[in-house]
Amino acid sequence: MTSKHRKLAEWVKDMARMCQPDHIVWIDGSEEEKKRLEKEAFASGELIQLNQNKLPGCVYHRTAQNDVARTEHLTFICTSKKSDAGPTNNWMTPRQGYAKARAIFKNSMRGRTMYVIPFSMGPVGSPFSKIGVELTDSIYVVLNMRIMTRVGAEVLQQLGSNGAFTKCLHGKADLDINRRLILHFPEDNTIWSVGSGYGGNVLLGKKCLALRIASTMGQREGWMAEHMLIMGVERPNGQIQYLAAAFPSACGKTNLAMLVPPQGLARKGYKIWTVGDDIAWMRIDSDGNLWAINPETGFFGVAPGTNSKTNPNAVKTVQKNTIFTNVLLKPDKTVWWEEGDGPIPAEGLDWRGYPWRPGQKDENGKIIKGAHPNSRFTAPISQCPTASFRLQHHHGVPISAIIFGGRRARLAPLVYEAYNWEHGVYIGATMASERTAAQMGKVGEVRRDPMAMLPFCGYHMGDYFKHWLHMGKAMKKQPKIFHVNWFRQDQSGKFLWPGYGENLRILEWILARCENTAEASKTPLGYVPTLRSLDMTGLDLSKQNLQELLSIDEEAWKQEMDDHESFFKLFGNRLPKELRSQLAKLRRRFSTWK
Ligand code: OXD
Ligand code: MN
Repeated sequence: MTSKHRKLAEWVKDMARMCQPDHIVWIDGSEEEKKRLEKEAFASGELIQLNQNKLPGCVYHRTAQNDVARTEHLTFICTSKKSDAGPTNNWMTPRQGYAKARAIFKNSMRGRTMYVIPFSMGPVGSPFSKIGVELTDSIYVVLNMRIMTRVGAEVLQQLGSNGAFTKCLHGKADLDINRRLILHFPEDNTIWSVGSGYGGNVLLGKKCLALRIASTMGQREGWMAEHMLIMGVERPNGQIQYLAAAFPSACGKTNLAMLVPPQGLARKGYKIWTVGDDIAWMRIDSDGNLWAINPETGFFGVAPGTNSKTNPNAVKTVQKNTIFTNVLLKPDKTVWWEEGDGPIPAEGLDWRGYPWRPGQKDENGKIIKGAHPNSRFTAPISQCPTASFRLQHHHGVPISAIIFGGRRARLAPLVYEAYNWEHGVYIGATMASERTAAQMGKVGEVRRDPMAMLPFCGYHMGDYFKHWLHMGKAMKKQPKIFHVNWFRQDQSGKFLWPGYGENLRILEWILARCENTAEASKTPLGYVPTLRSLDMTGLDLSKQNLQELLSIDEEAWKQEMDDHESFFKLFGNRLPKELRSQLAKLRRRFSTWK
């Protein structure tokens, strides 16, 4: 396969001159190609073939031990002006960025093959979609990209002889954390990632293109690239309403996107349609409303905690054609992870490749995990039992509601609705989550994460808020905006809300509010459900607990508002005045409450 695109061919040649691969192979997306690459990776040890009777089409991979998560401190936005990257991003000039990375890339592919992956984020040819080409020396990356995006010949054909594409260069180099850089050059539509083999750093269509670079394109071209799941809720009359939801990493986007309706609501006959679990590209379509596509075609989900209770549809999705990374490998060549299904295996090889037995401790007396806490599965959406029938639709789905959320043990009510779009943008901009034991740092510490985009917004976040306000003004009918908190705890630290499938009760209220058919009380935060407006049939939850879940602690909110004010200082005069005025209004509503 070759390309008639002169600029693409020249760029591939230039990058090859720098990296010096022994071979260059163009990826065509065929089944034959997949078999050939897998065979090569089995032979080299890059991949292990799993038990083909029990897990057909599945393979196993381990990353280097110091390469198991996104490395935000090594992730940079490279713009001519520092202020264009803003206060929430690491910054370098493009000149510095290219020079530093070039020194690492130089000759790094000697003895290796450089794969050229043409890929489309979004259906090929859709006006919502963007094309990228990733060069990589990793077969693991090629096989993941084949699941996560649309790759190969049809993309090249769409690109034609002169189409625009994002230039994505990835090289493993020596996988040394001191020689690792994830660089974004929005002014050149370019991404360079070197020294890592971890998905979030190297599947360049995902966080790097579909969020960091796409957010800058969206600002320029008048659309939105967001860290959001997209799902449809169908009622027995066949009507489907779609919603998009932004939660910080590790707050359950994947679980919510493929939720199973709870027993108590079974009589209502709801059906869930999964459109995406991580990224939404949203545009105002010709009807003046907001429409969304999921630019990806796969899930790159966290394995630990995924089981038949928390996410039965994910469990079904990963039974075939799945890449498992850093989970426990069992002697029968199947896989296991903590809080997964099935009995705890008596033995296996842990994510580092060492012999493992349950309860084994390290030299500090800490239990050794079989799977890394951030171990992953890469699986095609098409295998998900709730996969939406609109995944290939060029205009995606119309969005009725946008939901923000985070982990707040004491503060935020279970759900509340913004008064209007501008107030909703304020709620998104002040979104936060408290650290859990699974993350580095102090447990309970509040991390502000506006729209769940803190690590993913490719430009100045003050301008990003402005863009949100501007988009709202440009819509004929704005989706309503909500905030949810599944993680509220009682005084003893016990979760008050059961979560998972039961969350549909809250989505039901949200969607009814979009049709003006559910009751709510006015509070300083926004509209909160009345007790009787939520359908709790079949759920054993006391009235007192529900009251507590919906309650607002005025003193805690006073402190929270002070915290919003100091957070806003970070953005200086690029904070839109509308957000400052929303804070003043919130303070006023509290001062006249009750
Ligand atoms: C992810 C993340 O991997 O948000 O999706 O970190
Ligand atoms: Mn994510």
